[in-house]
Amino acid sequence: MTIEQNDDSEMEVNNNRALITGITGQDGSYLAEYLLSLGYEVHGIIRRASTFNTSRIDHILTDPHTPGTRLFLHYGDLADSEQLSNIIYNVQPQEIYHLAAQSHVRVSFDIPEYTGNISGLATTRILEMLRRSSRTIRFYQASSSELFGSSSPPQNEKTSFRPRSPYACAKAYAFSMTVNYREGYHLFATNGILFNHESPRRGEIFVTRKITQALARILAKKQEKIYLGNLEAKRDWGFAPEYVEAMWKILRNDEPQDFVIGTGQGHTVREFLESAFSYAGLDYEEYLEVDPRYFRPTEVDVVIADCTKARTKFGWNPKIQFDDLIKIMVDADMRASRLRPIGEGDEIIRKKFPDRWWKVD
Ligand code: NAP
Ligand code: G4F
Repeated sequence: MTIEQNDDSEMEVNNNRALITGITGQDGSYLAEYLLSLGYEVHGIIRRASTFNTSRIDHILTDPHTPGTRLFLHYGDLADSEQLSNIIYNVQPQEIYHLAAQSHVRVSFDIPEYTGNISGLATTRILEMLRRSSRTIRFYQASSSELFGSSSPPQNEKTSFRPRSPYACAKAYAFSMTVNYREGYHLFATNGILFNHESPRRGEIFVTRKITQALARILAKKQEKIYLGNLEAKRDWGFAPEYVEAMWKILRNDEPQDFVIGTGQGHTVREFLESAFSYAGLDYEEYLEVDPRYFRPTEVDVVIADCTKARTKFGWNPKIQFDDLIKIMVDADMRASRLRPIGEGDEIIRKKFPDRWWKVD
């Protein structure tokens, strides 16, 4: 484990130094790997936990005493302004990717106050530090298609926000504060309004990963049923490694701006379930139980991205669409369940990403 001391004694001047909040999450782990592949020195904020929470980044961690180490971790929590301030002061990054959040929409209905603090107010904590100290740091805020809520698709940068959960309300506040600090204090502060993006590293309680993991466990005879909530909601699902590349590109513009990032295609949860099970030769209806505990008090029925701006400004054109994504995730979850993957997903990765920069599923 590489946990850096909270002093600046070992920091050297480096023009490519980034700080990532949420480095242990799906996106943070891919982004760290991507930035390392570009030659960056990467610093990540990690929470203290009673169990190891670095499984997604273990393969890129090295002992900090090893010459050439470029990945450093720092203990901190988004609720702790003082420590966030220490880390930013000591690391002196050129770029901050603020990805940490209580990111589960259903859970946000159970813990709305906490979600407001961590997924909303924490952005203000960081922006205030930047305003007071270093206005040249480029700042990326992880905004979400959940902001659009009940607004009709397709949604773009001009679509109204109609948030439908405590999570989305917290993210709407964070989005607006980012815009306000950009306009009021001339910070290089940007929002990436990312639509759902998934991968073998996706948290196991998000619906895509819940489905592909359950399918693999059913095939391995470790599970009999899958229990899900609303099957008719439509999402625009893309592949997470491509989305962290977009985060980096958003910070490369001459002027700070906000961008919508997605695939432009929408599919229902039922379609995801059907396609995953049929890839493995199974009929999902034989394994499905609907459990109302997974319904949400208010639901986002349909989000589909209009990415014209990102396509025009920096050539955003994702390689992975719905069917490919499912095969990639099913293959990886079969491997995780010690089954031989069907193989089409692995082949898609080999063909579409011959020089891929991420090294493990
Ligand atoms: P994720 O896998 O849930 O990761 C969340 C990260 O935040 C983890 O590293 C987590 O640490 C950290 N974190 C949570 N609470 C924290 C706290 N109080 N202090 C410090 N760190 C804390 O989320 P993700 O899918 O990578 O998403 C990254 C960001 O993009 C999130 O802000 C999410 O809301 C947003 N977003 C995601 C999507 C998507 O489809 N994935 C789409 C749009 C926007 P632990 O590992 O210790 O839990
Ligand atoms: O996978 P989900 O939990 O993702 P959701 O709510 O769209 O949020 C994710 O994407 C957002 C981007 O727009 C991020 F901002 C956010 O942080 C997160 O990463 O649910 C997708 C859909 C929902 O309509 C939900 O009601 O699947 C439906 N669903 C049906 N059964 C389920 C389940 N969702 C979960 N998590 N678990 C179920 O059993």
